[in-house]
Amino acid sequence: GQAQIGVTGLAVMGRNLARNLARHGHVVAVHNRTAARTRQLVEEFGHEGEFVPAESAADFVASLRRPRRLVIMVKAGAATDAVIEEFAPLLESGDVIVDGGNAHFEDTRRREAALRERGLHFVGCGISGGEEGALNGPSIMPGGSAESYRSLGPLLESIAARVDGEPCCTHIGPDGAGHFVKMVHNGIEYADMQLIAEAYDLLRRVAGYEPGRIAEVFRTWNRGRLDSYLIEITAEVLGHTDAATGRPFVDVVADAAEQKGTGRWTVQTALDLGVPVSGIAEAVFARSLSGHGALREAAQQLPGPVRPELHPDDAAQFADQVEAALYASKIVAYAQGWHQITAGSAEYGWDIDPGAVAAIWRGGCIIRARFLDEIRAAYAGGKPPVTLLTDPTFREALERAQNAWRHVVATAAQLGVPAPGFSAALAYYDALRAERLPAALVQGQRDYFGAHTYRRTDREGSFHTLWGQDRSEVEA
Ligand code: NBP
Repeated sequence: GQAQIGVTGLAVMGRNLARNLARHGHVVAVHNRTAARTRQLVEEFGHEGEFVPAESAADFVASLRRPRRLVIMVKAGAATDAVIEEFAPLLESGDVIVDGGNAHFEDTRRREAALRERGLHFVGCGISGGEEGALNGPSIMPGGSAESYRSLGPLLESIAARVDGEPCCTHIGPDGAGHFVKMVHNGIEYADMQLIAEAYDLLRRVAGYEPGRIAEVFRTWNRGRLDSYLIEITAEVLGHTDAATGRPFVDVVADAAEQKGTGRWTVQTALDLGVPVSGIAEAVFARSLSGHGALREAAQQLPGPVRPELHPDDAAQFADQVEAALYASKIVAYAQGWHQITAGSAEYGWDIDPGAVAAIWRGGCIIRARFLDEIRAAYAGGKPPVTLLTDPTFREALERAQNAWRHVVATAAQLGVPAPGFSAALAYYDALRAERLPAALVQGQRDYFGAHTYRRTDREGSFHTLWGQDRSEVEA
């Protein structure tokens, strides 16, 4: 075989990834369960590079140079297992199977272990950037063995997005590390989108701005520290007018946000790891709430506060305060995401470099932003910060933002505008800062009804108070 790499599964993602590889001068074997898609790819895009179409699995495998590198881009779940089972028996020791789909990292761990037994490398590879990214340069998060990366890495790096000449692709760590990090990327994406949506809602309902004006505000923000792909596209969406009605596009879209599940996975995994990712969780819940039509309908009758209009001068100042609240909340959401990455890395022994993750998210992916340079820098020193919040750069930003942040959250509460992302971020910030938490009382309650015991601040050991008797304290 002469193909350097093969792609099986030629729907939007696989087709674009194969074209990206071919455009970079690699000979690409292409295969799809339904052969019509393979033929269509070669007909439409064959001029872009060198494709080797195969209709059968055997021909596909035979067309690959050894050690074979085979990328699976099919629907995540059972289809991925089916495709692995189809190809694994045809492969030989040292060959590399890459799953570029959105697999759950636990599935990736299972598949990696099973294929390792059979002498095959299995690389769970997160790919972010949607169809556009797959074609023009995604952010790529490969897991799997270091050995597999030696063979695969240069190919993947050649098609990844580039920032300052560096490819947005790095070996994340063993087995499921790549898919885990991709999952957290998507969780952070949910949080970021929710925070931006809350900023829009406040500018609209408190400052009284129309969508077109808010688009302008976001364009201004995008020239500053909030510079990011998500702010950029938000301005585009808000500036768009519906052709059919002439109304702002955002006003004709049903206000029920859907989800494919990676945000939910992030939160479920965070719960298992015991990591408080409240910003991501609020974002997932906010989408969920928006879809509960009957519940929202029933609640229409509930009273809210009288909402006074802001004076136009105050509105401009309020917009600046919303920018500060958004930036501070964003720092918190990302700090939580990085906490989850480091916790996952410790739990599974992945040894993930948190700064390298920030570096490869600077381009190609949905959360790409100038901000990620700061996160990378925070981890570049000798001793990594316990939390991103205490990195000097972020600490200073939080200090400067905090009055505005508090004002925005308080205003939202007083005026009855929901801001779960902003509020949860501020609560997390204040809870971490607090010298004493009411957790002491919770532990007392637990000891009262369940004899769950407590530790004391002044002595070692576990204690229990005999609540039902004379309330004397015993050592447990
Ligand atoms: P889809 O997720 O829509 O999957 C369609 C592909 O899966 C087709 O090639 C189809 O073959 C193949 N397939 C299925 Br379905 N069942 C199969 C089976 N049992 N055996 C063999 N092939 C099977 O494609 P996509 O939207 O291109 O996404 C591919 C992967 O990339 C997914 O895991 C997705 O989550 C992930 N991803 C997508 C995006 C995005 O923006 N769309 C972004 C990042 C990651 P057929 O042609 O014969 O039906």
